[in-house]
Amino acid sequence: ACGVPQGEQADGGTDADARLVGAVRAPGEWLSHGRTYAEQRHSPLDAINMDTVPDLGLVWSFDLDTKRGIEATPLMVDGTLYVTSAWSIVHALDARTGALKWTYDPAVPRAWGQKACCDAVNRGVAYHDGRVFVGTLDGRLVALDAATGAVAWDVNTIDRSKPYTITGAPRVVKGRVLIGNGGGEYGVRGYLSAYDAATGTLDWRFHTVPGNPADGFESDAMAMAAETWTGEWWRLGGGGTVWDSMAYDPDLDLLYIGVGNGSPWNQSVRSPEGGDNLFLSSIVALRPETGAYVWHYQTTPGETWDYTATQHIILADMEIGGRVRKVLMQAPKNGFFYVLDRETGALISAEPYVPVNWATHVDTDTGRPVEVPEARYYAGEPFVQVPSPFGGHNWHPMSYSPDSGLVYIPAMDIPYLYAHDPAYEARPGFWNTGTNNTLAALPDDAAVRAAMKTVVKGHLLAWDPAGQKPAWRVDHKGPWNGGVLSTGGNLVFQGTADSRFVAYRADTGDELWSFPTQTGVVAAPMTYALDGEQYVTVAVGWGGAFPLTTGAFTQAESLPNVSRVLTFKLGATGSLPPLDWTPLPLPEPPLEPADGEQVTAGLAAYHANCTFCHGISAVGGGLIPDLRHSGALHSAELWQDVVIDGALVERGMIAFSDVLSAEDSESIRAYVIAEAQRAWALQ
Ligand code: PQQ
Repeated sequence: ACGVPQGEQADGGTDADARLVGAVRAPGEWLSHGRTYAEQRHSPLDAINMDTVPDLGLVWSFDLDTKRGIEATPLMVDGTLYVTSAWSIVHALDARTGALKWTYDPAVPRAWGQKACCDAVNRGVAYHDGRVFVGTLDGRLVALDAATGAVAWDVNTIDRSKPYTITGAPRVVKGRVLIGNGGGEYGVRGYLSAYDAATGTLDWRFHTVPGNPADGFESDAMAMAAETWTGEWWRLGGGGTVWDSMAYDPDLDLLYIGVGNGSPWNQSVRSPEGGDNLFLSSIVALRPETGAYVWHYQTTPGETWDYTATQHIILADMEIGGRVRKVLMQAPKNGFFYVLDRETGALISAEPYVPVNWATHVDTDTGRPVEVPEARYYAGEPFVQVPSPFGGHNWHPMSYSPDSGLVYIPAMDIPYLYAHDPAYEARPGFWNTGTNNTLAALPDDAAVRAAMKTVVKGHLLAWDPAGQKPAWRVDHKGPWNGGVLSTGGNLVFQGTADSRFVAYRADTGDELWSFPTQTGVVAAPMTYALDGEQYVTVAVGWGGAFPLTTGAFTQAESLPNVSRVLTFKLGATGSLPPLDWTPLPLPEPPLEPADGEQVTAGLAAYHANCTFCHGISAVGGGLIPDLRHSGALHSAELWQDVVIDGALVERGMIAFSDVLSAEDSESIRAYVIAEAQRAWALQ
């Protein structure tokens, strides 16, 4: 009864288009990001199953040459595995042996990394007609010859004067390469672009939020959306970036996109008189040939908490209330699990899949959440809210098994203190949310800090979408665990933040097998078959938004980023080289007594500018240098050379001369010294 949409070749489509539609019937390959257009991330392959999985072992591994988060789902096409590492670098590997066929490095300037809210990550490539396509962190879309890696075309998708990035995997539908962008934390306007796969010519562009009405609207959809905005939102960008999810139904010929948060987050500075602010935090259905709007469903009207609806979208046909419905499912950041009718966008049901305190429920008549008044922090006091800007679930892909009827969600419980910033001034290009991030700094007291760790949690949640209730859960040591794969072997595979790759029974959650990965896993596994043998592959390497901003403070097991591709099959017995790593001891910090006022000023300046890469309260992200170790703490001149004048710009540390004064830089130094002294005293 429960199945995948069985689309046949779309009218007028080419063989290459038909191959992607037919991925449903080609379980030996993994042809697009979520395996098929329905993005279920479920493979019918069953040679590796609940009985044979204890015999699963490492057949090969391939070391990736970057040290930032690895988020890609590899594709497997015609015996070749295509995987991206950080900085949008593409590798083509022999799927049987892991031997390198070619590498393509788009040479992203490392300073562009400052425009990336959440690490220099990339979630993978798309394949179509002998080419692979990658979006680069600096906003380009590049077509490569799948056999050689030679560049076929390379186009710019952004206004290069604005802080746009690309981290998401492109999709190809009807000969068009679809790509969105990131930048919602910095002040941009979101859109999705469609490029001709053969030539790289821009075919259409769908904006997700309206621009300045005085310039005229690009479409009726934008005129409609503009009715839901107030003030001069376009000056600040508005947000609505399409930075991750898409899915396609070939039968209905509808493309679904997930739209991001408001920019700035704080609605009172973005759209002061309120309004729903379409199409923020919405799922929008479009015609893939024209980009014409068909319907939308908004998960979080008047978004003000970074509650993106960019999370993974899954399509399935399932029985609900006695009849088979064509549904679309999403577990967006806001904590509710949505089941929509994907023909019309009508809400079928929505229930909380993690603790939620910003709304009591979703009203199924209106389709709207019923908010608690305290949640609009800008109108009152700071509010401790769940979920946080990390979401009840972030980009880590979930999976849906038509066999068990369950969705497997990498879920998280992380609270966050939302607070209005009365001193807000727009500063596009820098962290620009309109919220007071200083209040989210860790408390001074070591015991309270330790206690805070225990409330930050994560788990693998098996969710019954038809019944909107949990089936089972596995609690992990911390949040930010990997994406999920389910298989016809009654298995669910997931990597974890505490450096394990695990297989669970899909119907019960019993752990059946695990492998030590030597690094946190955030990406989703995939599977394929060659010469009658099934393989499972996962790209490992700790990173992404959570490690960068909360860093070592909450990491479940303190291991470094080791970026690798790991491939497993039955009977293999390979092992990884021993991990040669010990945490660097903290050097003695400068002993100068801290000036209280300067430290307080530095705390604020640090949390407005530095947290997003170097970690809250300077705890160090584990990916980017821990400032408490910095030799420059001993020298005001050296510190300013780096912070103000950009001495380390080649390594990605930009010059902050536009937003910080020499005095600010000195207070930040005083604050980091105070944090280093605190850590030194505790060790
Ligand atoms: N990216 C990650 C990650 O890769 O770990 C996590 C997030 C992003 C978020 O939580 C975001 O809110 C987010 N927002 C945008 C945006 O608003 O444009 C972009 C991205 C991104 O491109 O990675 C993330």
